[in-house]
Order: sequence, then structure tokens, then C-alpha cells
Amino acid sequence: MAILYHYVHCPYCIRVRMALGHLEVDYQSVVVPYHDEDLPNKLCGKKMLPIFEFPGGGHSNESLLIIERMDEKDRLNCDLLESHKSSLDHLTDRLGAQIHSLCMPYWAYTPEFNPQSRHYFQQKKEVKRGPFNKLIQNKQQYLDALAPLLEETEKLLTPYYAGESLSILDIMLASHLWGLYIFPEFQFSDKLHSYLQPVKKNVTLNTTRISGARA
Ligand SMILES: N[C@@H](CCC(=O)N[C@@H](CS)C(=O)NCC(=O)O)C(=O)O
Repeated sequence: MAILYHYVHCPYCIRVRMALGHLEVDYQSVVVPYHDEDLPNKLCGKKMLPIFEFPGGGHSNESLLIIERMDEKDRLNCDLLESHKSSLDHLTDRLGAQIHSLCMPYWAYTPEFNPQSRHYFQQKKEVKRGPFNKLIQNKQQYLDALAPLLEETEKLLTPYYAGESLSILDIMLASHLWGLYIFPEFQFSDKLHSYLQPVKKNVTLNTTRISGARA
């Protein structure tokens, strides 16, 4: 059976889980403790997840490559990537910058992490973003920067990102927005909430077998 090695909080991993759920691909889910460098290095030569072991063997740690290869019948319209990928990447990079500053301190206390992996995560992420307690103190700054980006996002939905049906582009966008559900008191606008809910219904995140990460 195929195996997906992933982090629960990671938008690129969520992307693959959403796509595999939509495509009804059966796979074993392995949540990798965030501090484990050996496993990803051994499988792909780099500490980067998601890593997918294809049903016939072989690994990839590139989310879009994994999805394109598993979407044999092109049910996710992966052809749309050619015309839309760079503008969507630009949008999700800008969304991600604010979402990650808001959510990382909260993700660190989800069951994915144990004390050791939480410590590793915090040390690593604070190098770029500064102390987690400051991120929480300065939340308004990130919420203010996020608001116009969410408005911009809303305007692009018709009702899906590239038209009337769900595609790979929605999975790329929704997997980034998804993280915000953890942020205390954050409320999506009606439009974004009603976009995300059917995306979720369509993609059922396969249940996660947490392996070895609990305290
Ligand atoms: N291009 C990769 C990017 C994956 C990626 O950036 N993964 C992050 C987690 S969100 C990672 O593993 N970074 C190394 C680390 O967090 O230690 C993809 O699309 O799959």
C-alpha cells in the first residue's frame, strides 16, 4: 500500500491529504515527529515533508508531483496549473506569511507535537519569525495584514478558484487557509467559510494514525 509521511500542520502535507482523499486513494498515514531528521533524509535525502511512497515503489517529496502522478484520470484538472500556478503561488505565499505567524504558536500545542518535537519546531521557526510569545502579542499586526489578502482571495472565487468546479487550485488554496481554523476567535467571512466547507466535504482528510509523536 502507498504510504504518506507527513506533518499534520503543514499546508503542503494537507494538500496531498486533501487530494488523495478526493481521489479516494487508499494509503497508510504516518505522522513524522517534527524533530526526526533521519527518516526524511533516508527516504529523500532532505528533511522535507510530505513524502509519498508510491504504490509501485519509489518516493517523492514534492506535493504537486505526488498529486499529478496519483491523479491518473485528471479528476483535479491538473492542467490548470500551467496557467494559474504562478499567480496562485504568489497569493498563497502572501497568505502563508501571515497565517504562519498567527498559527505556529498554536500548532505547536496540538497532539502532533510532544515536548521534544515542540522544542525543535519552536527553535527552528523562531529563527525566521522571532519568539512565539511575541507573535501572539503582535497578533493584530498579522490579522491586519491578512484582512486585505482574504478580501482579495474572496474576489477570485467563482465559486471555486478557477470556475465552477473543484480543482487542484482549490486544494492548494484551501490547504493554506485551513490552518487558520486553529486561531482563537478567528472567523472566516461567510463567503470564505462557505467556500471551504464544500471543499472539505469533497476531500475528506483521511484519518490520521498518529505514530510516536504523543507526549
Ligand atoms: N515544495 C514542497 C514544499 C514542502 C515543504 O516546504 N514542507 C515543509 C513543511 S511545511 C518542510 O518539510 N520543511 C522542513 C521543516 O519544516 O523542517 C512541496 O510542495 O511539497
